[in-house]
Amino acid sequence: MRIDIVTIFPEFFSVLDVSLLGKARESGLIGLGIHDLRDFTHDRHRTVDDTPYGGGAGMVMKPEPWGEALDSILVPESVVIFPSPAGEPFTQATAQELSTEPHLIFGCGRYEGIDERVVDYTATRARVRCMSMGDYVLNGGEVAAMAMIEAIGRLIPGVIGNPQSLLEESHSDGLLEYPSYTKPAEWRGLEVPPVLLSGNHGAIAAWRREQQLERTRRIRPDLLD
Ligand code: 6GU
Repeated sequence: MRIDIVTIFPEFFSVLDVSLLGKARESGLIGLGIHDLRDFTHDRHRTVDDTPYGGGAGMVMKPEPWGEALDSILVPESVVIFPSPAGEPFTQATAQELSTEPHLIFGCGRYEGIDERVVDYTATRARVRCMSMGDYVLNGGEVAAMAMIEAIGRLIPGVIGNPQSLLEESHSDGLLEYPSYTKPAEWRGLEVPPVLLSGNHGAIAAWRREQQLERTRRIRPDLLD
């Protein structure tokens, strides 16, 4: 998979060199391009924003630099993702879907957003998804893009050593994950649930399922609706 990112903070994404996704890049499973939006401006001050038509607080990102940046990166096979608190919810299912795409572009907006015509125009050239990380507001799309890239990247075959772990984690089956324990069997007076030491694989599987359901009912009842 190829991932391109357009941002006014390219240095934000230097952390993608480390950890799991850094290895995936080295091994060629993921190709990454980070593009400074200001490189697509033509004025002395490298201006990327302007005041909103109709008035109101804050600044809006100008369409011209975005148009030029996306023209230079986009192909008809691309999926262009605009992180936005006004987008559709990004879920594990979204990550699963996007993990099979050959080319993702993340357009990271700042300020009060990007001129809406950038989204409309881009949608005539490729598939576009405006995606939100949750019901809270971040200063820009960069941190959200990073989270989405990690969620998507780890689902690409070969990026994670043990694919079984992908099947057993929270949200992969619509439930929260069961609690995990390792040695010692007693720690600070707290014991590991005895069933896990029983060697009875049927009983362990049943206990884990019960824990998943109990946790989900207690913490995220909305997932059971
Ligand atoms: Cl994707 N972007 C911004 N700026 N804020 C958010 C978000 C995205 N998701 C939740 N809040």
